[in-house]
Amino acid sequence: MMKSYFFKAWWYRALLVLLVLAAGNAGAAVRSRYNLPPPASDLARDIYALHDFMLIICGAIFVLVFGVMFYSIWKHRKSKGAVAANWHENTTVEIVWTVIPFIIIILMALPATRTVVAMKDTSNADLTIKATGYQWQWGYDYIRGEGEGIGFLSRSATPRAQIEGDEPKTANYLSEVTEPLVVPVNRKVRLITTANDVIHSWGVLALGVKQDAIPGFTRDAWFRADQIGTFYGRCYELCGKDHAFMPIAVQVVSAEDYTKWVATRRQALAALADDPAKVWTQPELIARGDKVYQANCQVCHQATGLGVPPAFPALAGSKVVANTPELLQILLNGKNAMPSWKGLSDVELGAVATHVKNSYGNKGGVVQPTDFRLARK
Ligand code: HEC
Ligand SMILES: [Cu+2]
Repeated sequence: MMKSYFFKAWWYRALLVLLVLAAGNAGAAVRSRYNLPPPASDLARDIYALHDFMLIICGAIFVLVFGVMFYSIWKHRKSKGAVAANWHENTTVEIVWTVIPFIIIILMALPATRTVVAMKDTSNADLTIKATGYQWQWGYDYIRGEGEGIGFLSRSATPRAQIEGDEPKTANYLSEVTEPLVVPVNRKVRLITTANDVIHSWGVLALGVKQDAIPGFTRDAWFRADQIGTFYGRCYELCGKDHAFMPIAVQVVSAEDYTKWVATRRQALAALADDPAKVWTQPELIARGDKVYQANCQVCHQATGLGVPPAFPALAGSKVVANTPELLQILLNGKNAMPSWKGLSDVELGAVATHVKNSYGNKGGVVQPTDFRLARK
């Protein structure tokens, strides 16, 4: 018979296998794009499993309810002479449709509660880090454990040209940062979140953390990454116009690499902690300022100092750069899209101010760290 030949034919089976493979591939592609990222901590794995579990239950209920509904509509249609029954109140049915959902809810609530309780348990952490949300960057302070005392700002490192579409977008477009949060693998990290201006939210889904950062309050969360690598997140609370431009990158390293990183950070810190009253020479300030500029200013004002007018003004030939009080003022308080740089140290500010005064054909001059110390008041 034609039909059985069709189903048994080798080419039909091969086609079937191909179709299944293609569907699986498409499924995997869609999964990696739209699903949660692959988990890299036990918490994240729990959350992932819960998500799948709930989705399966909801999917089954969906199929069941709509199946019964469409079957009934089709089976008891008017054209077949169906007549509506008119009974009222059926105790058995009512008990069944109360008890079954109740059991389903309990089934869902048990594992969910277990995971939520685990997420809130921030006790016995190896490391405590404070994350502060600013419009629009993150500040990190290592406040307890190995690395205590380290602190830095982390902001988007995606070049303006990529955002504006003048350059092709690279792999970590809008996820790369000037400096990632570095943590050791397999250590419990307690994260304290707060904010400086508006509500932000610190989250890295692969690590199973997401916690609001609220001005005037502290909240905490924790994670223990069990894989070495870089994990990306972002601010998850609409916090103003550059909300989309405050990514988070967590670099998980081995215990030895973490110790090395702490040592280098400490050296940098020691260098920064130079006597604040010290009078710096112009070349010292310019050299230091070059680094500060690359790390903080270049994204907007460009390496050339020409900016991207009209959005980001050129520092070359700028009247504000030439006028020291105005320069102090704009660096400390910001202006419109120009962020405040209060978070930098006096030495860094003096250095970058001197650097811009002496670059891009500007006329020169020196701004001492002490000038900033006085201007801050
Ligand atoms: C997020 C982008 C951004 C970053 C990063 C940034 N700026 Fe700006 N900057 C601006 C914008 C926008 C203005 C224009 C502000 C206005 O006048 O409305 C500006 C203005 C200035 C001006 C005044 C220029 C003029 O002639 O009006 C100076 C000086 C300046 N920035 C220096 C710096 C320095 C130094 C840094 C690094 C510590 C820095 N900026 C980092 C965006 C940025
Ligand atoms: Cu934010």
